Amino acid sequence: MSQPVRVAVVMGSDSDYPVMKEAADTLASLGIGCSLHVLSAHRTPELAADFARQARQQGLQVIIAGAGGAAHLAGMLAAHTILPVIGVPLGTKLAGGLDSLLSTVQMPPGVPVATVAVDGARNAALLAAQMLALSDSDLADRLTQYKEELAREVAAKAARLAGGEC
Ligand code: RP5
Repeated sequence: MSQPVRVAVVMGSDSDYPVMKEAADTLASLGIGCSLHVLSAHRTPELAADFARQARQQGLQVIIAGAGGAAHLAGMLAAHTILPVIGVPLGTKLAGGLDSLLSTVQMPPGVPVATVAVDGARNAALLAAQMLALSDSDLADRLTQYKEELAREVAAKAARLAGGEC
């Protein structure tokens, strides 16, 4: 059964999809309905602004926005909505994506973008899920299980190394 779409995963170009797919896959694995969009702060500014203005009325609860370089997409969407916006700075050839990171994170007071690490699409999805889980106890349970699985993976790695010589 398809889930209601609660999160929009927006990217500045289809070239961003290989990274942003991880956000969509993570949301899907947690049973969260999401939609994919290519919108550009610079190439389609009016479309991007309209999308953000209408997002809340469309039933969206969180927007994840990934862009690279002069990465203004998350910030310009945040300028047009009161929904939480999570920015994913995408890796570039310039200092590993430092340009994207600073363009996304350095928002002026009053217009926040919750910025994750460069190429941190999975964490963007998890942060969105944690926001939704504030009012969704089933989702909160699934996130708790996810954290427990992370801990089990670390324990398994530790067990594999244990007893090895330094
Ligand atoms: C940004 O410019 C996009 O988010 C992408 O990361 C980068 C390059 O876009 P393309 O030239 O591949 O369309 O706006």
